[in-house]
Amino acid sequence: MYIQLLQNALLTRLVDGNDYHLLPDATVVIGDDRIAWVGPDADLPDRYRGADRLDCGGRLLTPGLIDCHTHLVYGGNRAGEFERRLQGEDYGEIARQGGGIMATVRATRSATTEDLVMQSRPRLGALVSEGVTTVEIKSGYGLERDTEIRMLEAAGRLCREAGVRCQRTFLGAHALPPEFFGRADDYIALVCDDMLPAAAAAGVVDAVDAFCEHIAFSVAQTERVFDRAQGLGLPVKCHAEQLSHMGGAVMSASRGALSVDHIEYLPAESVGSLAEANTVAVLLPGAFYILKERQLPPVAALREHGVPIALATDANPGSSPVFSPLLIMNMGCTLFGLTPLEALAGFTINAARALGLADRIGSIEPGKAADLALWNCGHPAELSYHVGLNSCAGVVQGGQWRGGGPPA
Ligand code: DI6
Ligand code: FE
Repeated sequence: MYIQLLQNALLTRLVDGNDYHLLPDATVVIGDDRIAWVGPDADLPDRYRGADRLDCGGRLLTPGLIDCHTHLVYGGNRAGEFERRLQGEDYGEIARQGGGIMATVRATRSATTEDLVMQSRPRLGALVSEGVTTVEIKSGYGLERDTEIRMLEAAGRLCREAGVRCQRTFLGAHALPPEFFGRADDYIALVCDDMLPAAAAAGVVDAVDAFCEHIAFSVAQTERVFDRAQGLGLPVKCHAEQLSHMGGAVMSASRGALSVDHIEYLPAESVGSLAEANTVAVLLPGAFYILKERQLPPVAALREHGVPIALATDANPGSSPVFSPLLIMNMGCTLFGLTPLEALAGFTINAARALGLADRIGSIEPGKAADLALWNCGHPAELSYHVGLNSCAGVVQGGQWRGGGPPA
């Protein structure tokens, strides 16, 4: 086994599954691609003493960041719609006129897989440069079988070439394609009977998502997608209560969903059902900011019920063209009232929970993958505090330094 030591680090260690405590002068022992031991430098067991060592210089060492909700593979962009919204047009109205998600569907369908990889590469690069070691990527801009599968293949290729862990989510029920206008139930049947089983058989699906919203699909239609997903043994998650209160979040929790995402319009009284089901609340302040929403997610109730809160970029060409986890951490604090430590948990342990991977990634514990991020910071609050300053000094991904070599 190849052993390396990261020494003299300021560690963020998880206590009781949720709170962090700071451990200065800490060592992380990495054996091959896993964490083998963690503790104060002074307590390092003798058997590790001769190993290769890297001095972290007292800087902050966190788990590698996990972006648990992105749509970063797509063709084209929607800067023109951004201009229209600035003139007062509404996101939902633009969608109803055939723009919005459908504009990106047209650009994605006409792109080759190679094009999709090429166009999406700088977007993934932006996440990676800010310490991301795991990213979730959704389909949902194909809305027909082959393009949905090609999007997920492109996601896999991108992540392999960047050396990043990837979770791929099938989002065939993202919007109603124009060829099914007025026949949403028929489209859902196609999703369930053809698109999803084909994507699953192609081996490109780790989970299944749906957009439950008045501009997308009803609770009953979302349930049909979940039935099929769960029949295939795939975990489910839901874009729920983003623009209105539809009831998708409670339905999803009652079916054991990994996460419900957005949830600005989730009533505080409904939060208990998330807690009972262990469903993670994924908050997406990028979309809230870009769409100039006013309705805040029920953060106090989430805390009160102990619902794990994750944060993610929602990186997409419409509602959240945001490719900075650090900016999202800042927005989580300034817009949603999270603490900087909650924001960090939102991009680490709770993001891992939202992906069903908390036994493998998301915290610095023996047995977990050696995915770590080193920061030019003396306290974790600095991650959320700066805007536009990338303090990431480097990452360890699966035991290997990624990028420009070991940090000085
Ligand atoms: N909610 C979102 O915020 C994204 N998808 C979704 O269901 C927006 C996708 C887009 O506008 O392209
Ligand atoms: Fe989304």
